[in-house]
Amino acid sequence: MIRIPSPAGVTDDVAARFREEGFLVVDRLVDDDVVDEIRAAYDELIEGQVAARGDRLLGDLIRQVKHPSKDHPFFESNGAVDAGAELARRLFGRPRLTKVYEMLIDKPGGTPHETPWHQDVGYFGKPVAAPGTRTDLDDVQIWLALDPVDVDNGCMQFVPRKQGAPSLAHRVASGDADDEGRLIELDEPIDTATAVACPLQPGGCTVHLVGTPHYTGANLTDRPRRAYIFNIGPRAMAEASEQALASTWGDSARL
Ligand SMILES: O=C(O)CCC(=O)C(=O)O
Repeated sequence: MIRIPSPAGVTDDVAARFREEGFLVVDRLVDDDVVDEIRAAYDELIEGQVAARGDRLLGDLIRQVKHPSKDHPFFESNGAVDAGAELARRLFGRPRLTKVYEMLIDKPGGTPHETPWHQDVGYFGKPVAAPGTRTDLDDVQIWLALDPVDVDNGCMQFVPRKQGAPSLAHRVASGDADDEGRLIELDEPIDTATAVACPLQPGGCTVHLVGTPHYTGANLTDRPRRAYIFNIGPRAMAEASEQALASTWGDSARL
């Protein structure tokens, strides 16, 4: 597994290995002050002090707030997005990458639901993207821990996969197949014996590509498991994502 202390640890070798393995761990993306700010805004959405249009149950099971910046301005731009964008620019050697997508996924203590093995590219079609969909995009998903996470409370786990390898077959695991909130899973075997679990401390993150298979377990503990998740990628992807949201939410998609 590639593990670097901070975004400054991205070397040419790290960037090349990231494209081969499809994921890496950053021990510290942001410092404790930023983590505290994110937790405060996160809790306002999860506890309902600020209402969010993207608040729902993923697959009718798992609490998710999609597009939090549309109802809470903190998520539009903050220290984590800045650090994540810098990290992605270093990994891909591309200066103009920007935030494409964002969500919160909350698994409080006692959450019995797994997030099944899947590739994010599986969500690119509805109900699922066809196998063989392209995965060579310079887009990363950053999964930032706001609490200490390990296997017992649902940390991220990955099976290594090279950037650009053809996407795998998916199916709907739960929820309405026609709805944005469906939960998907792989519909063909992968070698989970090679899975790598990525425990983190708050402020640490995992980073993965659209074709990297990943999974989180149930939260079997009495500890929280708050995750702030966002993508950094090419401006064209950000514009397409914004347009897709505007066609669903209308002009109210803009804060
Ligand atoms: O946090 C989770 O449970 C799942 C996260 C995930 O699948 C993702 O970030 O793509």
